[in-house]
Amino acid sequence: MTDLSASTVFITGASSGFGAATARRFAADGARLVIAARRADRLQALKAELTVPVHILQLDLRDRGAVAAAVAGLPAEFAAIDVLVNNAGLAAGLEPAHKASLDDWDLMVDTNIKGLMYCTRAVLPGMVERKRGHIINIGSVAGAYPYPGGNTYGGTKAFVEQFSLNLRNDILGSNVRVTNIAPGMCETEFSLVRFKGDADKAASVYKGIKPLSADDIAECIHWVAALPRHVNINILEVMPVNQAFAGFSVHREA
Ligand code: NDP
Ligand code: 8X3
Repeated sequence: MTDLSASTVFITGASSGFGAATARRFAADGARLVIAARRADRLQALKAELTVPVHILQLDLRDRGAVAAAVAGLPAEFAAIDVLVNNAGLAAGLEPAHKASLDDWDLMVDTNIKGLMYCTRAVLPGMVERKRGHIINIGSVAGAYPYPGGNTYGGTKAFVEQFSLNLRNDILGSNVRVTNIAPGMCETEFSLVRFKGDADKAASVYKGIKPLSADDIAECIHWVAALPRHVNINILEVMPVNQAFAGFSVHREA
């Protein structure tokens, strides 16, 4: 396995959910961390909890210039990024396409697609130059399997999967690894964000099942990074045991 104790790990969306859990998981190895999100108070609290070197980036990933400047301005001891976890993202709304909000659709595209592109484009040249690195993108089962109301969210996560696979071709020969991790239902702030703060509606998503936890996904992220450097997991799809697939649906005229 790869020793990650001397690694620098850049995690987007570290103020909550998978991102915060992933920061804790890599910190357990002694890795130095760059943690990014908009809520700086959350990042400060996470940094205070950890005993490894941590650099905070208060950043809205939708801002292309800010992403480029933040990566270019990293202090020297955090600049050589070994692992980029492109985790920040969200679903907004669950309405059918003909009723959904275009603002919600823009928000998901700007965050899940464009933000992920900006971070990747900022960090990847250094990895290719050093001939070392790993980009771990957080997709979703929604990128592979459609469900009612998944419309644009699912589309953004399909982008994440295809972008990840295409990156592998572009950087073949650089030793840089690329992985798409596609989780199913996991209890974080994800549904609270999707339902715009409606805590009852968010809780109902996970009622009666044991969903994945953020720690489960952090363990997967850590595992793909800790595999020997010649091993590239392309796609890792993970669900709770009580989640599976619906068949085709058919509308019949009465
Ligand atoms: P959370 O809502 O708990 O965390 C989302 C994180 O993304 C937060 O840290 C948030 O930080 C950050 N973020 C959102 N927008 C921006 C932005 N514009 N700029 C910077 N950071 C941003 O959800 P999860 O941990 O569950 O989600 C993490 C990823 O996992 C997402 O990409 C999500 O789509 C994906 N996913 C989640 C699943 C689930 O069931 N929970 C399943 C499959 C995939 P802040 O608000 O402070 O900026
Ligand atoms: C989050 C999982 O099934 O709610 O990506 O879309 S799901």
